[in-house]
Amino acid sequence: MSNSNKMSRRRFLALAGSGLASAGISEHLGALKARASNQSGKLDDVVQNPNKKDRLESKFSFCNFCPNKCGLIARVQNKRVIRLDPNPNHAKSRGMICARGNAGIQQLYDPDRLKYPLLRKGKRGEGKWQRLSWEEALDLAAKKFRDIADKYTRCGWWFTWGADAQAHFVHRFANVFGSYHKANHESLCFWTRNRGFLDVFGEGPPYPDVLNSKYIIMIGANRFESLITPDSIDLMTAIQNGAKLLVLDPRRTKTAARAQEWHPVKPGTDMAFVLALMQVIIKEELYNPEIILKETTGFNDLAEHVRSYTPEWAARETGIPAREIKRIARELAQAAPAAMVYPGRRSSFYTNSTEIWRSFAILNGLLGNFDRPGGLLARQDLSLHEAKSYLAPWYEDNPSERADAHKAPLMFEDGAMLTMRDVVINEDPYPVKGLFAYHTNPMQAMPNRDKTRKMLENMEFVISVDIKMSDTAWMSDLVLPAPSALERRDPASVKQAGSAGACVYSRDPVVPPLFESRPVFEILKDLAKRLDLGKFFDFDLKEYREEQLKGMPEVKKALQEKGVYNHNASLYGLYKDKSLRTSSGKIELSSARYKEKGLNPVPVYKRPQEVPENSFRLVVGRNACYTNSNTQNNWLLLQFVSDNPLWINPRAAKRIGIRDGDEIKVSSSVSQVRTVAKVTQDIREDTVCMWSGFGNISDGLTQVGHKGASVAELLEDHIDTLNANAALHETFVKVKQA
Ligand SMILES: Nc1nc2c(c(=O)[nH]1)N[C@H]1C(S)=C(S)[C@@H](COP(=O)(O)OP(=O)(O)OC[C@H]3O[C@@H](n4cnc5c(=O)[nH]c(N)nc54)[C@H](O)[C@@H]3O)O[C@H]1N2
Ligand SMILES: Nc1nc2c(c(=O)[nH]1)N[C@H]1C(S)=C(S)[C@@H](COP(=O)(O)OP(=O)(O)OC[C@H]3O[C@@H](n4cnc5c(=O)[nH]c(N)nc54)[C@H](O)[C@@H]3O)O[C@H]1N2
Ligand code: SF4
Ligand SMILES: [Mo]
Repeated sequence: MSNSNKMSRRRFLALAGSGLASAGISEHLGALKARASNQSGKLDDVVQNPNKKDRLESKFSFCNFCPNKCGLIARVQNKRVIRLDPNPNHAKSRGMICARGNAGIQQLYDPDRLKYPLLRKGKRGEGKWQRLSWEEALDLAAKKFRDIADKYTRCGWWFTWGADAQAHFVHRFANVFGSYHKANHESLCFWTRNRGFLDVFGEGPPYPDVLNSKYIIMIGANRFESLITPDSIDLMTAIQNGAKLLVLDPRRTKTAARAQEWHPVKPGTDMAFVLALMQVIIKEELYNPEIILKETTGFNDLAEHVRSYTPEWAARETGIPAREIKRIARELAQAAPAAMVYPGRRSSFYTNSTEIWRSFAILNGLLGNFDRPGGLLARQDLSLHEAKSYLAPWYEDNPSERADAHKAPLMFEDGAMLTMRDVVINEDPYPVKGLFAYHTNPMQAMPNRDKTRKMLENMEFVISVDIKMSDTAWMSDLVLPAPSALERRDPASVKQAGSAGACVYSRDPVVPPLFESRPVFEILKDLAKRLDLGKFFDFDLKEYREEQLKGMPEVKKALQEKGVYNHNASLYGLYKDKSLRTSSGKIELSSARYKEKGLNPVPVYKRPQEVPENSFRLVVGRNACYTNSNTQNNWLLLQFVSDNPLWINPRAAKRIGIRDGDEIKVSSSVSQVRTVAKVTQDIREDTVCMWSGFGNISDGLTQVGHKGASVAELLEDHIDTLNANAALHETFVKVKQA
């Protein structure tokens, strides 16, 4: 980084705090100085300059740096984005964009961006590339699609993606091309949570009405750092309004620090705590019998099941004193139904996480909070028309089912990343030899990086569509440059979130695409043409969106005038006098369906494996200033988080002779990495933690370079036994001086 690119940490903090960080970015870009922010949310408020070429235009968009997709207003001058402001019309994100969103212009103007198609020349991962024209790249890709399909059937291809508004076109392409393999980031993230809540409420996960809640128990979630809008915003307001926040986390996160209570629970024992809360609530009859009778099924089964899960027993498991558990149960029941166990997001924790999260869902059911203010909200009735609907062709020679079907009894139908990786490595039950990866970086997102490397090495052709040379792109055969979100048109999307309810959003290019970048929709369309599947992509995005919004003039108008359509319909009572979508039509406190499948109808506690002597449990978590491996090459954000030290408790550090800042070696059963120690009281003595996204192998990321260590390298690959979601907290490590 040149000196002129550097901004002091204090200065960026001050700017970020005042919402003016992007003014600093515009200086860096050499663009004209940003003007005072237009916070009105009206686009006709365009600031005019007497000099016409300096006209400052404002354009709606939405952020793409994490799954939240917050509303943005881009300020554009001479076809350059000079700053990004929040779109205050957006009910979900309101007047907020976080540090990452603020620093987002840097992704658009990152000199490290991929600029044209690249074909691997040397060995995989060697970094030798040949520039191709788009014609050459697409011809080659189409040939490989055909060759691999001819040799191994169409299911010899696997399509994967991250959270993005065009990802469903990859899904569409996979369907019409004829592959069953669509395992994606969701199986590294929230599958176990979705499964658990779905099987209790018939839809999953319900949306937490944080704003109106009086009592929130947050287990294994970190809303003031791992931001989810509007929950992160509303949690602050709810606390100011007198709500109680209670956090269970082996780390004292920023959320734990702001909570009225923080319990540094023993990792993996949360279900014991929740079962004991249920035991007290049922034993002391603190539930609402009318709600239980009318809206739930399986109460007696549950009551019988939790009888032996006493607070005294749970105290031994969790380390949380029995009297505290009793008090919390009473306070929680007292606040119900405006009380909740927060439904989280990332739930890729343990091999029994589905059951852990199902126990959270059942406790919510017992609190009678579903579909009521301050509780868990149901899905609102807002859908777009299915545009350009299609019937995927049937391919006679395809295998009878997905290669990773039956790896777990409650999988979702796209398949899971970790089970698919094993399929590729072992070529069992059949070979999968092609990978199409869009907006995702499995080399950093999947645990046990060596195995991901093996998987890629065992593939005949890997295509990566990314904006930068991620580690996965670095290991690919063909790398295709994508435009940033600010340069592309997207279909309309519906998103429902927390207390904000549902909204519709979409984007048009804010500035023309740079270099030779091409949106994945266009790439797939061109490939489809070459593969005689053109009729399935025979439209453009304007037409597609037009069809999605047919007969919805109020949505179109709001998108145009406000950059978002907020669905101002009732949030509560959506299921009043209606059956839920569970098999019983009620909230299932005990599941007959699980019983039929030979599974436990009620969640049974499984004690986590004890931490072996001289070892630590490795957990992962997030920082407010970066997203996984997405924002890591952003030099502005790197000033806040420049590497990923290992969090370790002072007593543990002392025992093994390690001081703060020491160079250390961390080893697991699959690998070892070097990093530095961050000795801190903010973590339990038996647990260590590292952030993800560092320790890259790609030479194409000059800002982050090879800084820090890859936690993906260190993590063992365990899966949830019910639905094959990755289980990222089942790795034990040893730590010593380097
Ligand atoms: N160690 C560890 N592993 C984890 C987690 C963890 O906390 N720790 N978290 C898990 C979770 S919850 C998740 S959701 C997954 C996420 O894993 P991924 O879905 O792989 O997400 P990211 O790491 O954000 O990688 C996003 C990729 O998309 C690229 N990209 C960004 N913008 C664009 C764009 O506009 N177009 C295109 N084509 N590409 C773009 C980025 O350069 C990056 O390579 O990781 C999981 N794995
Ligand atoms: N700033 C920022 N915001 C983000 C993202 C990002 O990368 N950066 N990513 C987005 C995505 S994809 C997701 S999925 C969400 C994830 O956001 P969250 O769902 O909040 O998940 P994490 O922050 O990954 O992990 C939650 C916490 O679980 C704790 N933990 C570990 N083991 C245990 C345990 O056994 N019991 C308990 N009680 N706690 C435990 C960890 O210490 C960590 O603090 O955030 C989203 N928002
Ligand atoms: S939370 Fe931050 S990074 Fe995520 S979409 Fe919103 S502004 Fe962007
Ligand atoms: Mo996630």
